[in-house]
Amino acid sequence: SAGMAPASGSAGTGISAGPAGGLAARLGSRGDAGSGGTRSLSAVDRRRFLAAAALVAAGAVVAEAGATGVKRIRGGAAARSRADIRLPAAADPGKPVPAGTDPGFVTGNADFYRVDTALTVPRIDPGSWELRIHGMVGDEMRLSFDDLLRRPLVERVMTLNCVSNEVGGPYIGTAKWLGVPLAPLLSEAGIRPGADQIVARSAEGMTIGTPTATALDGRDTMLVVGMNGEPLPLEHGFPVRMLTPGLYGYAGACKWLTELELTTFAKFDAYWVERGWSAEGPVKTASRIDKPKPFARPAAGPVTVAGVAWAQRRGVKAVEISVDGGDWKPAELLPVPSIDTWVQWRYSWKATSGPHSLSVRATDRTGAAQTAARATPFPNGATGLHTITVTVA
Ligand SMILES: Nc1nc2c(c(=O)[nH]1)N[C@H]1C(S)=C(S)[C@@H](COP(=O)(O)O)O[C@H]1N2
Ligand SMILES: [Mo]
Repeated sequence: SAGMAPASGSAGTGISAGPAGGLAARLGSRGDAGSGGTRSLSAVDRRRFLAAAALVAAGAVVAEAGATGVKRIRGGAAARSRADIRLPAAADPGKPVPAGTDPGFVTGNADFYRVDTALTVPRIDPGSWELRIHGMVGDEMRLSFDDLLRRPLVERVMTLNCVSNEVGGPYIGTAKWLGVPLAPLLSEAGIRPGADQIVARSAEGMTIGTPTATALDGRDTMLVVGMNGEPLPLEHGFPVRMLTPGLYGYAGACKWLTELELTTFAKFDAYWVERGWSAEGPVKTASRIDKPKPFARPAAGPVTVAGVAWAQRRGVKAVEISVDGGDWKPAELLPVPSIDTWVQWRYSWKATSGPHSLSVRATDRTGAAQTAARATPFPNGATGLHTITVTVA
């Protein structure tokens, strides 16, 4: 009943229709289609613009009707696009990517995987964007994009991955995220006792349920506005998305965010939970071989085997390699900025001619080794070891 396989590489037809539904993955065009520029409006663009303008107007009416003291001045005609955004510097820039990592430690925005159900990428005017924090709170809050940017920003290098990733799969990336820590916002709103779930809602109707505890336990859960030194790309949730280190994206990383509702897991099932996926989505320890490529034909002699391993929140303590099912041999780990990123590893293999299999396994810093038992991504993340076959010349 899994129905999980993301439609990798095929633009537009990502939603598999198994009984449990599938996470749609679209790895199509990477260009930032939304940063304005000088091209003239197509008919579609014009329609979208008019619809957006109507939404802004409607929003203004609602705001006025709902105003009981605080007067909100809206952007009005001053619609803004991604190209107009100048992000402030982080008050807390965090740890940089350490020297000694290999290129590719940080995934470029254009290469960052994309998984969502959006048939068209939402285009949100940050000038009229608003985040509502409500539900089981003492005081409902409404924040404009400028309100967010006026708060102290933090920058953190963190890895994000998708629960639908197969063993060895591509739905993982690491970026430098600029955002507003969520915990202080929640404490200003005042969380009522028992509110164990934060339901994030997005402009296009996604719901993502995150354990409230993961916003309050000291990890860098944040409302993200910047990715690798730029405003969030449209595809990755512009103007604001959530990010919860240690949780798969479906459980902690709502894009195109518009609402946070404090509620309970008993009362509400988020989108993927309704379709059978686990309510809570902690990342499982995993590892991947990136070099050599499967079915490569390296020459006999020393061959560098390399890849990544991850166990966000716990950190990776060790990575080991087994050749042809033999003893596990330690790989070298390159430095990391924190336990919330993947680690790059490498292993120098004395390759002898003939066909060989290479397997990798990671052990997290609690001492727990990655399980070899195969599990499908559904309902809470794949397990099993990544194994590739190569033929040494
Ligand atoms: N609004 C919205 N947010 C979403 C999703 C979505 O479909 N819609 N998909 C989630 C999933 S399953 C993942 S893995 C991450 C992927 O984020 P990315 O596309 O920026 O890599 O976004 C999460 N946030
Ligand atoms: Mo995902």
